[in-house]
Amino acid sequence: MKKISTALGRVLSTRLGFVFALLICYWLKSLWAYNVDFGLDIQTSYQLLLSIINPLPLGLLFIGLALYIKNTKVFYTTTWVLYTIINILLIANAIYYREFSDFITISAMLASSKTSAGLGDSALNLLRVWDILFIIDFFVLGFLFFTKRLKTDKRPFNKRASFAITALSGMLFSANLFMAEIDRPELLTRGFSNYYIVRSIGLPAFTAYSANQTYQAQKERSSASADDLTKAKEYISSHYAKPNDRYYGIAKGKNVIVIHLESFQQFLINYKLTVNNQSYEVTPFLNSLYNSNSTLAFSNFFNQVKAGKTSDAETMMETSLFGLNSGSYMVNYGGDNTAFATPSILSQTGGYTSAVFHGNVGSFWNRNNTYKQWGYNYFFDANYFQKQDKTNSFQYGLNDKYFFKDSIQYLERMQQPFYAKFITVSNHYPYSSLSNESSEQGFPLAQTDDETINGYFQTANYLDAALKSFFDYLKETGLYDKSIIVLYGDHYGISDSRNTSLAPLLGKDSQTWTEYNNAMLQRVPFMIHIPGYTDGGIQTTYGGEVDALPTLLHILGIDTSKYSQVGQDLLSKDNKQTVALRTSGYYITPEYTSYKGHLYYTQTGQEITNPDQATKDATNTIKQAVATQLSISDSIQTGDLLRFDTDNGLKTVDTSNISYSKQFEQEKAVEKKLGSKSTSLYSQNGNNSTVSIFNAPSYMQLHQTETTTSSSSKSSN
Ligand code: GP9
Ligand code: MN
Repeated sequence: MKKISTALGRVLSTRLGFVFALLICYWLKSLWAYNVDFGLDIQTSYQLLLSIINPLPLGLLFIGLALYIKNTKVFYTTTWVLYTIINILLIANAIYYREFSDFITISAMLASSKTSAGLGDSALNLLRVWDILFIIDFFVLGFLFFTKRLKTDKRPFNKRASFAITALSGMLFSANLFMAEIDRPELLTRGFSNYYIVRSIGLPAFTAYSANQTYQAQKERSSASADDLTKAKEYISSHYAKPNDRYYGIAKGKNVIVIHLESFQQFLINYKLTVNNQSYEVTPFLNSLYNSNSTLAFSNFFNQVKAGKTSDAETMMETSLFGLNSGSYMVNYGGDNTAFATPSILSQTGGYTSAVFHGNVGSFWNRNNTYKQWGYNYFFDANYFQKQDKTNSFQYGLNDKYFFKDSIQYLERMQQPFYAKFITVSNHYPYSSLSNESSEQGFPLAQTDDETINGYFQTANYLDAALKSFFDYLKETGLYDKSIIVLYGDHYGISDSRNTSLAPLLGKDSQTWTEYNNAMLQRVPFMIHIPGYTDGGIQTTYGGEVDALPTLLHILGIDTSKYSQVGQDLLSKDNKQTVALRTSGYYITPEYTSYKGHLYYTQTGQEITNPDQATKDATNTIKQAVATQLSISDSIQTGDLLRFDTDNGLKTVDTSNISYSKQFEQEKAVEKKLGSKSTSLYSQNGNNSTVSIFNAPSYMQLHQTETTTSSSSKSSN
């Protein structure tokens, strides 16, 4: 037999050489999958570097384990087995990703029946010709061994050297983790998105991370019982705020459109930015809504998010339960826990169809799984909108004007009444989403020493213009009169650490800026705009995101007395006006504000350093109330207690009926099946699309029209 006599052949014919050869094959295949199959959204060269190195440490650790084995046959068999396992992990993920735009989590594996139901395409259809690259090495190496061109190495690998390989891979992995933390601090504690983790530390590490997540959640879930829910229910019924007759049912049966205003703080409302002695109204359209009699607008509404940011806001707004004290509820529990969220409640009590629109990848914050548990019929993510590049998007997704424009084709096919949530994104840190859109330049940047603050007003103004376009569309098509529109800011856009630079823009002095001022900036908008209603106005009740859902449901005439919600209707006369912030001991009431270790009078901002007995008693009562509210919510969330909540009049969501692929086809199929009974806007419009009605002029265009109209009106005068 001829043997490969080259140096390569000799190296491959040693045990260590063989292990390294497999490692290199695995590495190349991983990089191939990263580029061809996965959407890792690599933005910087540092992230590119991380993605290039990350298959190596754990690949070596895993395949290298075989080196401990002395017996030649057992060594080679084990090496092949280990190699096959990590390859299966890689290939399965590559195929799965093509359908779900996400990686395989352990909880998805455990619920594989549910998952396969959602697999619109059979796995076979998902295969590509070039997938042969994933297995070609097996054939080549197998052939070389079989024909004895490569020979097996009978010398056992030295135990110490094996250990050195394990230690080396461990060290490399630590270095990898460390580098990943630099790229995105709190990567593993906050979760964000699965692709962040794969991009930084690789697929096997992601799988281990996901296993740990599932294990932790299962542990708490299995120790919880129906008795725990009984306890929670006692609190909930004692805390229940009954609806106010004046508002109950005023919007019954209307479509509900929810608009998530990304990173939008209340101070922007009615704010005028002064640059070079000229004053610019930042959000004229939102201001008109806020000041309208057709809007129930809340001026003392606070965000209550923690590390889960957007996902915390969504959780509170849609379930009236808090996010977690650490990490994101949607990431850790959202895909598994039983929930009675807005889409499911509205579907069961009012026959609503539901959809979420968001121009980022669907797996961010584990939305793709959580939304199913919440009962969303449709989730239109980045896959459903125009292709993103530097000119129309930034790292968190498609810019809002394109986003709304591209949503219309799906919105008009939804059966009415519908519940549709639009998650905007352009007004997201670092507030430079428009930097590559020259036609959107024009609204001035603020002039502080902090670039983040400077851009904030421009992106907020852009969001405002996008909203106006969307409302114009709603009015033109008549959807407006059949709908109510709920708008909320999810959390701060400017963090506390930057607020001293913001202070002068708010007419405050950076030198005398306090934690009280920081606390007050946690206000975000909450408005319910009800076309045709004239009894609205600005409500000063103190509340937070957790209170939004009972408020909305009561307006829609839905009885919430049996629901496990910890918030209180903001329009109820029973409302206690106690806002729990998610960090223990922080709260805001009309009298007291406790924030970052300081206590203040809310109305004056004066600090209370030496509280008298009456103040102590009053604040202790508040402390107790917020601690109870949070701990009851936590017990429900981490114990998955709503699975025991069987007599609230609602059925749990059957997620096997929900698939987020081929949704346009799904909508059309429903329309077709209903025939003349279809209530979609498209059907009502005589099967004509309304897409062309939507028009979102750029800042430049708007500005030009302004100058031409003002000059033409001048000339006609
Ligand atoms: C991403 C977007 C941002 O899809 O919702 O989330 P955030 O960073 O604000 O939590
Ligand atoms: Mn957000």
